[in-house]
Amino acid sequence: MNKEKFKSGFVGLFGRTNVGKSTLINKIINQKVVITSEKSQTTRSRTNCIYTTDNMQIIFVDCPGFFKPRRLLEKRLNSIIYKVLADVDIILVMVDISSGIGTGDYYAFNSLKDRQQPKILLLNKIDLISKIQLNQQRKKLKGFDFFENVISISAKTGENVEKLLKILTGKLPEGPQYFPDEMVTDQPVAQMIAEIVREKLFGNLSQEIPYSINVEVEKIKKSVNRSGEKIIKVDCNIYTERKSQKAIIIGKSGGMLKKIGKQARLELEDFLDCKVFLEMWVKVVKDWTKKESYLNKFGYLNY
Ligand SMILES: Nc1nc2c(ncn2[C@@H]2O[C@H](COP(=O)(O)OP(=O)(O)OP(=O)(O)O)[C@@H](O)[C@H]2O)c(=O)[nH]1
Ligand SMILES: [Mg+2]
Repeated sequence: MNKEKFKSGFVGLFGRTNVGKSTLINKIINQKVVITSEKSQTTRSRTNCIYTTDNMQIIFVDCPGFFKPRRLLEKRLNSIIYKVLADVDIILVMVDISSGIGTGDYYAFNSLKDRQQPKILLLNKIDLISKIQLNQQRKKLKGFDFFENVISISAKTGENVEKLLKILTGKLPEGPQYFPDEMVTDQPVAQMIAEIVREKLFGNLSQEIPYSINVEVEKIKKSVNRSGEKIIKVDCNIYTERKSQKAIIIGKSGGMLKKIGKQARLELEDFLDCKVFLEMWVKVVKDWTKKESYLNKFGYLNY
């Protein structure tokens, strides 16, 4: 390997919520490093996701989607986006081309257009539309000529993802290898566990409940059972804002919580590569999404 020619850089992924930013990162890294869901506002933190080859390292920075903030939590999530925008070398902007380019996308474009870094536009979810529909949507991009490249992709099937990586490589500056070869994310294990549990909550609950949930891992305890098998016991708290939400999460005779717990446990066993005991407690903290003290406690800081 010629160390002198090694290229590296930070690439931020921006766009309206739910367009497929986190899905693309998992596709590129070729394993699940960040959670995804059909609900909006799934990503709530900044996560470095690391793609390394023999001659380059790209650090994809996953962050929350653009949306009009109402609650204090959303204002804090928005502040993450602007912090990441200032920090990265290359800006990727994603739209969901299957649902059509609309107001939310134009809001995102306008928020980024004056930034100095190279900008690439990704038209995602092309697996859901025809070529004719794609071309019709592309006409809506007239006037947004600050993108150096426009690439149609499918984060789900992987179509044109290689092409994106090639273009990114061409734009990366020479730089050091920031993270070791085998490292794919800088998230601590406790955070990854909390995220997996939150993903299962998002996948099973409807309406407003996901937006009122926070998951906190309280304890992780490793042990070995009588037959020498490794076991990890995880205790976590699920915070909601109202008693009625707590009741829905627990479900009739505890059925909902059991279902969510089973889905989370199976994925955690895969992730941690051992048997897992998962204990979850549902707690109510009235209006935590609007309270500075709780937002700080849960790590939703103002950047
Ligand atoms: N059909 C199809 N679905 C996709 C594609 N990319 C993402 N999705 C789906 O779109 C939904 C949203 O994906 P996410 O990756 O969570 O979106 P996000 O942009 O990270 O959303 P936030 O974190 O809320 O900002 C999920 O249900 C994905 O499975 C794609 O290329 N094709
Ligand atoms: Mg996301």
